[in-house]
Amino acid sequence: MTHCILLGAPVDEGQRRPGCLMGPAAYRTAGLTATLAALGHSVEDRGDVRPAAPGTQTCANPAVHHLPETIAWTDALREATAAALTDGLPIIMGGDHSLALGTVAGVAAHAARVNRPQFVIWLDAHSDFHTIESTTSGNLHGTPMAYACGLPGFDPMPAFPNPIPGANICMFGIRSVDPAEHAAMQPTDITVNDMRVLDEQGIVAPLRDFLNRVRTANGLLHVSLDVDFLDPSIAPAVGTTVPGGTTFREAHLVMELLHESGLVTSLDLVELNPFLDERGRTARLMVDLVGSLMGRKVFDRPTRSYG
Ligand code: 6HN
Ligand code: MN
Ligand code: MN
Ligand code: MN
Repeated sequence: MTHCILLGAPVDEGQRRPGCLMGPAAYRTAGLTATLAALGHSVEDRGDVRPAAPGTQTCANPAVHHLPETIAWTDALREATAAALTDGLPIIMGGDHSLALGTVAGVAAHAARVNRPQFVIWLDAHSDFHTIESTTSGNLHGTPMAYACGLPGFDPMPAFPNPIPGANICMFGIRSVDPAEHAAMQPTDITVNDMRVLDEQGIVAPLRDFLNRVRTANGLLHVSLDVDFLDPSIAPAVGTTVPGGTTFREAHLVMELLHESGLVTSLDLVELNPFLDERGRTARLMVDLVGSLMGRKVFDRPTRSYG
């Protein structure tokens, strides 16, 4: 039994398709609390996080928009996530992916406090490895992974608490990487399991390898699940659809293996845009995936050596 702490993060400023701010309400409407409770977990919904009034920060890149708002969200979500981690397993209901600037920083602050290393699984079509200086879209939802790695190019932002070594980051589902992100990832040790890797090897072997590393290091494991990790045919409610995503079963299998590992300590649900959904199907799929992550299964299996 896990104490699940729901944090609403109605962040819409990290991209340009209005609607992600409705994400937390959609997860509540789709029954996230009841799904977790039915699995035997206790659930505490702390409501939506409220950022302070934005400041006046600026940057040299003219494409960037909503920088002060994003910094205000980052500060508020870092504190809310770090605080929740002392009490249970935070589930951050987004909101666009810029919210991970704050949540991953909150996990980093907690990791330093409890003296454990931090690991991240990034489930996304995109690498989100731009800096404030390199982004050409100006959409800051494309930046949280570079921020978490401590890359230069984030001057107006608060310094990331404890930059994460690339070896502690594993990406799955990747199929859209901008040239500047590609160049910036080149010197890192990040494991990028793009869709080609999943096609050739399946998702189990690369996931098992990473989970074994997390277990050996007694790490904290943060999972960041972007709706566009999924194929747009099953998850249309996202502003940045990319064809060729993961299938229904691949996505559930990742969640089931993560559950069996017992290693997950925090979770982001990001990029759901209910305004683009078809009768709630994407919201319901995301809630069902959380169900698999938190232990829903058809039959019990003996625990295997997978991760
Ligand atoms: N996401 N690389 C593109 C950009 O605009 O920087 C797409 C970013 C997508 C962001 O996946 O959360
Ligand atoms: Mn993303
Ligand atoms: Mn994405
Ligand atoms: Mn870009």
